[in-house]
Amino acid sequence: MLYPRANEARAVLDLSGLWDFQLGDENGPGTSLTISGKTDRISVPASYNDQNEDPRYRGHYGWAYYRRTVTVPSCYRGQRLVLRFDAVTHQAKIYLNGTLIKEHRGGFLPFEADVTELLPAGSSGELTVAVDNRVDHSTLPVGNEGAVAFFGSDNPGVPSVEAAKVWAKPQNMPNFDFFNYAGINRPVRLYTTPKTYIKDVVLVPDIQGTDGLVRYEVTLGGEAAETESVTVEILDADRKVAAQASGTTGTIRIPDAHLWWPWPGTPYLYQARITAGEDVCEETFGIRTVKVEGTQFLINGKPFYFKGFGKHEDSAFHGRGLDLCLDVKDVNLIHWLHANSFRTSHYPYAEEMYDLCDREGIVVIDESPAVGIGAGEHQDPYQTFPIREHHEQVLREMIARDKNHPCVVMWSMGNEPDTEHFPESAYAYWHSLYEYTHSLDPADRPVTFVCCQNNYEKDLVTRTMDVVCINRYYGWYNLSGNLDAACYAWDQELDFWEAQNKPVMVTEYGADAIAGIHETVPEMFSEEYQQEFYRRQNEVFDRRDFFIGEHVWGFADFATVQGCMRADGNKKGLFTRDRRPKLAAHYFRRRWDQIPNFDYK
Ligand code: GCB
Repeated sequence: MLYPRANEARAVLDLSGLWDFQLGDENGPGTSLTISGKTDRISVPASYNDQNEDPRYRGHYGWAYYRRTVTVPSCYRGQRLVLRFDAVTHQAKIYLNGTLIKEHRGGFLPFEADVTELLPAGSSGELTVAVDNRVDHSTLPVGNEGAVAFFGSDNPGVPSVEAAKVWAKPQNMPNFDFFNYAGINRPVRLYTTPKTYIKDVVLVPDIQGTDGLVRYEVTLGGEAAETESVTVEILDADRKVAAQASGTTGTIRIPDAHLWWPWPGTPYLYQARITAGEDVCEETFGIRTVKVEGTQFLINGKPFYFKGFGKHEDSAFHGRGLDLCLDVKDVNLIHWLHANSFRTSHYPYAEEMYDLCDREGIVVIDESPAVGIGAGEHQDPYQTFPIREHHEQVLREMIARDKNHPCVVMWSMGNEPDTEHFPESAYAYWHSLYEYTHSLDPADRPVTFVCCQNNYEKDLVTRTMDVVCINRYYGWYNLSGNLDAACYAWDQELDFWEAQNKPVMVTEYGADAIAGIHETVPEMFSEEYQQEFYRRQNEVFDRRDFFIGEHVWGFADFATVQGCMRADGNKKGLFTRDRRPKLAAHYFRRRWDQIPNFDYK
């Protein structure tokens, strides 16, 4: 799906701003909807949870309603009109003048509705968005079911689950460690295209000697989709035509091409300018290749070492809402740290972030929202969670959206599923999905998923991924406070992985550090312990040639559900939530300055 950009053929009307808002209940609306009663004002895009002091906003369970009037300028007459929602979390129903026009499941990927007939140029209409924030066994991310959180203990005075069910209100019980921020988290826009329009563009780069090759495919929609002629111009960074072609598919040669390199190399970008009748669009791309060979991860044929983190889209007041200022700040902090990459843990991020990473040369592992697939040793999630179809849908939508970004070098199908208790079942599920993911990507990037700390000898599937990505908390959740033992455990485990002959990276390791807690003898929760935790474990990684990257958990502190394991959220950030560096950030800045992007391993 193309990102909506205004140009000489297309207009974009941004519907961000203050909307009317009302919390609903568990009963979703049907095919028609009218909001009655008092409404509050809410900012779009942003999560609704932290915008109002009424505690129901934070703890909401079920549907919520957004409403505004949309007026379509009459100068849009004769054009096709499309409403685009970049992300509505987690499930959306869209109504125009009270009538359902679109439904979408999945809270982190865009969807559109053609409103040319329903909301013609020169008219106004009432746009209502119904949003469901519930997570359960059928959603991605996954929510727990069947129990009432915080109850069920045998202690005297503490109600049993059965007793609690009588009076406790239903609530979300995320099977994931980030606050379940919901609402219209990313922009809503109305955009125009000519009646015959460019629907999609696929660009697959390759390198041949000093030339760049781009295999392209343009899909048209609308009245004359079958007959309209297509031209493609490749513009260099000075907007000079470097090469051109015509027809809906082909391969274009760019002589003496500039390659896209991760920062501090030059992330050179080209534009493919597509013209089809009256429609025009430009799609950014880079000439770069990605390949796994033996135990190496090659970018442009050179072995790359990942230095970075898992992140979150998370900030004060906005929740998970798009915050461009924060994205720019984060990218500059990534440069400051001499990092080169991050994983979009645990869901696809806003499209603007990938644009920034393309431009700034930051390498991205793009992750689907499949986090939390597991229910303990007594329930096989692969046999009992109705998620397979939805999982395929989010992978299709993620790859359709992000396929042309040079910053994206690998797909992560999900984070920390159960691979230990039902190893055969897990293998059947994930390996077929791995093949499916490969088949979806025209550029056939490496595919992986991120394995949680478990019995890696029992796990049958992690070892079959293109890159082995492991999350490990030696020295924190287990072997707590004991870094000698943590390093021993790492060494044991890395002996196992060495024998698999695959590239291996750590996609999470970390320790909570509460900013301002300092100690002479490093103990847990102090900034010194967090720094020492990394320093010791990095020494172990440095001794292993097949170990191709270190992604810290995490970039910055972030909000989670409240609980006795979390003091005002997760504090494993190198930065606080308001982006102040902890000791470990300074440590990594020094370390990563010494580690080159290429040929380290
Ligand atoms: C993990 C999860 C991540 C958590 C982290 C933690 O394994 O992947 O979402 O936030 O551990 O801090 O517990």
